[in-house]
Amino acid sequence: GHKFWATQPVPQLGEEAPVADGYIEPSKPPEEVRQEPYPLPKDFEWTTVDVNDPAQLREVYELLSGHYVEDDVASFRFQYSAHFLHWALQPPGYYKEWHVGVRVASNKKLVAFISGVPMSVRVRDNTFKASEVNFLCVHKKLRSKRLAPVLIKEITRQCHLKGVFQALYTAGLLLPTPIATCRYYHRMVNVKKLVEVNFTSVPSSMTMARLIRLNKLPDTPKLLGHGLREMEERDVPQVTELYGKYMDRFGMAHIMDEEEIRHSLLSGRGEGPTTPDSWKTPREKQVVWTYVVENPETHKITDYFSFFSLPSTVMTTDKHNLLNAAYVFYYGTDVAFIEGAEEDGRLKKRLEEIMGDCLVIASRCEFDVLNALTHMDNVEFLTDLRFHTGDGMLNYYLYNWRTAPLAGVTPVGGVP
Ligand code: YNC
Ligand code: MG
Repeated sequence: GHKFWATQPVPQLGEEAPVADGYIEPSKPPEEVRQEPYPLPKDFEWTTVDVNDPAQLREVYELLSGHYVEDDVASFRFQYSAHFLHWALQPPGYYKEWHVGVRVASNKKLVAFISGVPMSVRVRDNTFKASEVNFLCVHKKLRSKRLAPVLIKEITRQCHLKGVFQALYTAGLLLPTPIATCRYYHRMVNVKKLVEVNFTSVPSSMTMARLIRLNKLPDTPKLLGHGLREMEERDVPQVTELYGKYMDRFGMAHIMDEEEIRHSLLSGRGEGPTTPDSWKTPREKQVVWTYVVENPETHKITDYFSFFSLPSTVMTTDKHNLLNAAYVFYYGTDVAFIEGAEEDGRLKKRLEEIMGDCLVIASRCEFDVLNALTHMDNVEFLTDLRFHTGDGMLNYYLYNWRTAPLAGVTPVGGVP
């Protein structure tokens, strides 16, 4: 049984599909929200982490680097960069109170963390404010002591204090009750390294040379010279519109205005000028890469795609320290709005073109692998672009919102 989750406003496992969508528990007026933090075991204290203070950002980075999500057999552990965390934790309208840490009272060491960021989410026909909860982490030495439920209750209280009563979160773990489950897919880029770190192995029916040849990528993106370029500030209005229209295709989506698009797709891009060959030279501190296709005649943005960098620590060999993984993020194409383009294969073809270029760019930027989930329209291009099925699953959850399971979901802030 789930001692903690059984007490929370989430659909319990095995519960019948709801007849209508809606909240489970009503919102509370501000004066009815608990005013005091939840008690922690003695020797620990709450802290609001200021991620604009480089020293505190570093503490979160170090906690997560050593103790965050690992794969099932402990070969790899996510290693979000400090720049990534700085970016992901501060979208427009963020609350510093939603960056919740736990310290050891005596020496102030940071030993646990949980965060929320505000977002607008549409689930079927309902759009509401929610908190996207992520980066829940407890130091390995403090596991199984029921600290996680205290962190979850405290972030919930902090959300309630800001008038937010719904949340969205993802986890590999099966909890009550997913609204969707996606599988991870992987496209090998640096085959030799992926074999050396045991990310993959050479099938017995094959040689390394053949495996490398099979996965070889062109040196230049196909759409270069046909309107492909890095996204720029002036593209924000058109990309926001294309993003919104494309997301209408799915049962659940993150609703973003221009400011949020600018944050998600441009502000994580790091420092340095836009250069004609920016597709092969990552910038300093770059965590997100975003490209558009501009029609050379009409100057309309017809497509865009993006990916972000999330390396993993390699735990099983000394040969390499880091697996440099890129993850497919948001994308969209106006081919989706042409009558019949989905049925006659034109949408699939266009997705293969733009995501094929996404792969080429990730390769030229020296990523080892490009990962994607089975959400949005990804299944349209995964197989033909030689992605293969991974072991990992990602479950999507809503807190205090009932809805039947969804087929098409979209990435949640880009953080699995
Ligand atoms: C998890 N990932 O089931 P029951 S994902 C939610 N999400 O409760 P203890 C989780 N609940 O089953 P430990 C969870 N993992 O008895 C465990 N739980 O009802 C539940 N790992 O607590 C679990 N990060 O403290 C059980 O467990 C109870 O010491 C057990 O701590 C867990 O960020 C954890 O995977 C995950 O750092 C902190 O194992 C620890 O094991 C750890 O005895 C490595 O807890 C890193 C890792 C999780 C990544 C993520 C999303 C989190 C969502 C949390 C739920 C948010 C709800 C919405 C709140 C806002 C509402 C509003 C408005
Ligand atoms: Mg614990």
